[in-house]
Amino acid sequence: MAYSDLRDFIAALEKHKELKRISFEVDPVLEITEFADRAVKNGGPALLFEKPKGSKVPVLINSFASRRRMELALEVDSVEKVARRISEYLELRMPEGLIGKLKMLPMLAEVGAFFPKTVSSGPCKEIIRRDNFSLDEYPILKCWPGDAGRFITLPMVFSKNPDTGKRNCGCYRLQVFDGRTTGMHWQTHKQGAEHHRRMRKEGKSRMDVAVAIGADPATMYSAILPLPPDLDEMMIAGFLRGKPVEMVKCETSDLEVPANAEIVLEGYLELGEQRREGPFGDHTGFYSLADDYPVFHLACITQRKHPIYATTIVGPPPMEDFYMGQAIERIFLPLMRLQLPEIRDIHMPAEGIFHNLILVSIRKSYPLHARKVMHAIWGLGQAMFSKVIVVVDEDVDVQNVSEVAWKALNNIDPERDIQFVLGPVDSLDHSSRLPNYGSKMGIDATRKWKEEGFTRPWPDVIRMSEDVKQRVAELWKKAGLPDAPP
Ligand SMILES: Cc1cc2nc3c(=O)[nH]c(=O)nc-3n(C[C@H](O)[C@H](O)[C@H](O)COP(=O)(O)O)c2cc1C
Ligand SMILES: [Mn+2]
Repeated sequence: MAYSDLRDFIAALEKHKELKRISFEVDPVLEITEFADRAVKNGGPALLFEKPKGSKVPVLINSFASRRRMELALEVDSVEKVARRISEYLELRMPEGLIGKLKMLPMLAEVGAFFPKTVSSGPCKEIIRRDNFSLDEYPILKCWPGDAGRFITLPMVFSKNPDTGKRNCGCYRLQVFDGRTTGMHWQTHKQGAEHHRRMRKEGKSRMDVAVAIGADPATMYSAILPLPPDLDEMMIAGFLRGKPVEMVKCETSDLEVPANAEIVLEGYLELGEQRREGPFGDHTGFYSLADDYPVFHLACITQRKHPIYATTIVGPPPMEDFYMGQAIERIFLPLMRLQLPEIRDIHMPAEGIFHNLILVSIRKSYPLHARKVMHAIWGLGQAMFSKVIVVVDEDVDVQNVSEVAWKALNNIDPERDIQFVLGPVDSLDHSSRLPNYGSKMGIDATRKWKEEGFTRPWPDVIRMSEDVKQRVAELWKKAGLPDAPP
């Protein structure tokens, strides 16, 4: 049963003992961060601050901040289930024969059933504030001591591609400049920034944007998914929750927002206007540098009578976004394998902040196969940001970072097996020589073949023989030694 909204999800978290209410006053300036940081790093629950200092609106944080909570958010007992559902759809795309095609019909009908639905009103319109409103009334966090101000950190930012009319929804932070203006931190590679560029080129003077805060978890989660341009996040959200997302038209523009949202900020950008944004304590664990970004002017706020403000913090890993990203790693594997079937598994360890380190295992079939896979990943959507890619053979478990380090470091002749390339890098990379311009490293840690010019013998990994292992398992017990898994 799909969650109807954020509160429905909160109730589920509470039922599963995954939520703690905090009924005394806590300051959204730094204090909530310290609570959330400690909680996520100690396996603590989601937190609902009922009395944030200076606001009547409660704050929800860490609602996705564990494997279990991601499963609850997506209503599965393991996120691999989502991956399997996607695989089933992909397999059914090209059925063989009449029976296959007939079998596909109900699936197709089901796909249609995921498309967002426009409705005439919804809870996000309980209060419409055209004149008398200010962001100061909301418990927006100042996350870290060196931050330039308060930041809305978990928004769903809606815009339209002016050429195709297609909607995009991305999660881009908004720095509060004053009660009615914020920054719009969509990085240059993201879809919102692309819409903005196109509108400027067409000589438009204004761009409508709508920002929804707090909704059912699948809808919120869809805003961070690295989807291809023009693929509607709301459709994917419908697929994830198994029920269409209901969308309602904005008061001041033609954009639509989820009807179940807690708070909606409607407004526009003056094209050409930019303002210094940041610094901001970012998910790299460092402060991202201040830079110029567009300015979002609020025209109207619509909201529930008693809204809940959903937010997150990022910072030294692992944080809530690690768990959101980990689910992406699992969910997108079947899609990646559609183009690169040789990939067995991928893993992005927390310390690599997603794009800094990707471990990939492949079934190697031809000389320099590992190089082909690296280049393909650098050409694949937001995986283009991958700073270091380590490719290993399929017998290496990439989920086990210590096994990868051990085998990869043994297997490489660095001069031969490491490749540097230039390419676009994540806007948050503070080490690149220019913003968005830098290099990447591919490490081919697979066994080298004679067809690759390697003529020496390649040794086997050391393993004890099975019969000895079994015999010693018995003798181990006999000796009264403490349990030790083989
Ligand atoms: C908590 C959180 C905050 C994020 N903040 C930003 C941001 O400020 N700017 C940005 O460009 N991407 C940010 N992202 C990443 C984007 O949401 C992500 O790249 C998404 O796929 C972009 O969607 P798009 O492809 O539709 O542009 C953030 C992700 C998370 C999980
Ligand atoms: Mn998108």
